[in-house]
Amino acid sequence: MGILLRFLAVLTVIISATGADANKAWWKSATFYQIYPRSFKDSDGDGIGDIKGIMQQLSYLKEIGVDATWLSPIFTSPMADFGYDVSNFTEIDPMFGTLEDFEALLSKAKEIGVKIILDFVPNHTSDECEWFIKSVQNDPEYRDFYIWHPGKNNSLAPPTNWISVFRGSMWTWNEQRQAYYLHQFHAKQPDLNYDNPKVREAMKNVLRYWVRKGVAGFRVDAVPHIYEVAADADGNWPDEPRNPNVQDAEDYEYLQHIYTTNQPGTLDVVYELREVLKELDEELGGDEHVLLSEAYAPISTLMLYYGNSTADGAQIPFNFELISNVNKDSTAYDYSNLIHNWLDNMPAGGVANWVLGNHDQSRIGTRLGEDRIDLINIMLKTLPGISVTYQGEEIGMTDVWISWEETVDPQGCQSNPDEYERLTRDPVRTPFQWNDEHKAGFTEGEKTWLPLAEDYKLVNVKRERGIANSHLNIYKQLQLLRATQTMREGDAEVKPISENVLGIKRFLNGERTYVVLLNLHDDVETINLNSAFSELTSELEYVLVTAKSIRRKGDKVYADTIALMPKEAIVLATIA
Ligand SMILES: *[C@@H]1O[C@H](CO)[C@@H](O)[C@H](O)[C@H]1NC(C)=O
Ligand SMILES: *[C@@H]1O[C@H](CO)[C@@H](O)[C@H](O)[C@H]1NC(C)=O
Ligand SMILES: *[C@@H]1O[C@H](CO)[C@@H](O)[C@H](O)[C@H]1NC(C)=O
Ligand SMILES: CC(=O)N[C@H]1CO[C@H](CO)[C@@H](O)[C@@H]1O
Ligand SMILES: [Ca+2]
Ligand SMILES: [Ca+2]
Repeated sequence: MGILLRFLAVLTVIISATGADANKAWWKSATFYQIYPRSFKDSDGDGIGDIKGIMQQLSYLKEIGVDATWLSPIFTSPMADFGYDVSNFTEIDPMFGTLEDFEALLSKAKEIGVKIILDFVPNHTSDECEWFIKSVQNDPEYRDFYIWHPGKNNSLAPPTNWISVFRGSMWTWNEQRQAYYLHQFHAKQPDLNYDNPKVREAMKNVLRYWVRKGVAGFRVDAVPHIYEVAADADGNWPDEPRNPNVQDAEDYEYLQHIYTTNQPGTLDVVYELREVLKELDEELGGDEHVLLSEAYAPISTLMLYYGNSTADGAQIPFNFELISNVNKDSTAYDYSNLIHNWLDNMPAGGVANWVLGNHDQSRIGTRLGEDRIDLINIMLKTLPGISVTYQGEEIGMTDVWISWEETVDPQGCQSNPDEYERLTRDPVRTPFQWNDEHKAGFTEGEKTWLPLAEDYKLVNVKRERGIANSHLNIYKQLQLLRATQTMREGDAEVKPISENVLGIKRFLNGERTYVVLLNLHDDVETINLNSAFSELTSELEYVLVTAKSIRRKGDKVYADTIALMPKEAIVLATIA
């Protein structure tokens, strides 16, 4: 109820507001785009993308209709996990540039109307962070900043059987402090102790620092890992139970993570971070600052990320349903169920979001097939709410095979030549493909930090700009469609029309109705839309077609006999 009331209050403000204030809730139908800075654009020829590179390409973000971009970490880091091991949260790593470069990026982005969101990594720091160094030294201020334990029954055995996400024990012995420290990820990523109020305050100060510099919000990394179960009276933790389906004792999946993920305290942290942003909204005015949270968790848990009746949570708890739970065989019923799972369970006033990729997940074209790239982008952009695109998906980049020798991702490197392909995230992190020239226009240098995709001469921005129904141009047309009032504010009806065809109807009183049809498989399908959706006109007009279509934009069709080619996806509109 509280959320609803607050939501209504916000709405009232929007409706009664004029000028700058009118944009307060800018994020509700926004297009978000994730930049992986190492691989976006290199400005100085060292083969690694950087802030000046992003600045050079800001107009591209505008071209494809991005409202806000979230940047994977650009903070100082020994790069054991490519920036997710932060040594100083308020300092820019020289590899990416300087604070001045970042400030220049903020001001140019503001000028052209693209918001900048930073990645916030609350679970851990680098072991090279000054806090950790002082904690190791038992400095009274920092002693309890991390999670330390002398070993089981004061023996030299690790305190629990817990396994880290990157394989092996979650505990590493520190000689100097003569104790184990906890790390849910890499040994160079010690976990912060969220039971320590000083830690919470220090992390909140990080948010305050960047918001005052002008960032629009944060993507919060690895949220389910923030809290571990509370220790017992003797300071000991329980072991986690076995997952009988996995035999490799070093593998993260060997155990069921009932004590190290999705603990109740996690939500408090999210609510507290949002509280900080709300304070900053009050202090600074203007557009609302947003919190995007990353969590792979059951839907009932994810819904609590939005908040409860007394506390607000993240405006955008990332929805990975369409990453985690679909595959090449999924039917229209499967898609519909997953979409409804989110839409029907959201708290009142919540806004849906759809995430189709990130720097940890196989790309759309590889995961679901290259012949479904447009179809998936069309779904992403026509579902109600917020869309999140990972860089390169708009041009149809696919995973790049990388040899064991060239593998650099710790999740791959910490395994072995037989296993790494299943674990490595390098294939989705390769340099962005700008054109068909030297190194795909990514760098002027001779090397790139990861190999470039071999298909860059065919799959690149420059070439796709010139092809009417290229992935890029479909994406751009979708952005125009998203700008319509129906797409921004209208209702949605999502349903399977047959085993193979998913339908999405978007409608708003007094506006044109849109019907999106996605033929997920390889049969030619003929649809009678009148039996699926009500209140359509007898004739409809094609407003978006793909390279698979035999019809053209502007063509008309009777609602009772619509043919769809294999894997074809179209958008129709009612005729006034
Ligand atoms: C981070 O860097 C800033 C600016 O260089 C410095 O003032 C601050 O003490 C550093 N913080 C940590 C935790 O090292
Ligand atoms: C540690 O202590 C517990 C309880 O006192 C006991 O059950 C367990 O066997 C001990 N473990 C080791 C390794 O000594
Ligand atoms: C909402 O969450 C906060 C923080 O976890 C908690 O203190 C409060 O009791 C919760 N409210 C309800 C009604 O569950
Ligand atoms: C999707 C995502 O951001 N995943 C990150 C989660 O956190 C770990 C450790 O910080 C990173 O390695 C992942 O890339
Ligand atoms: Ca560079
Ligand atoms: Ca933790």
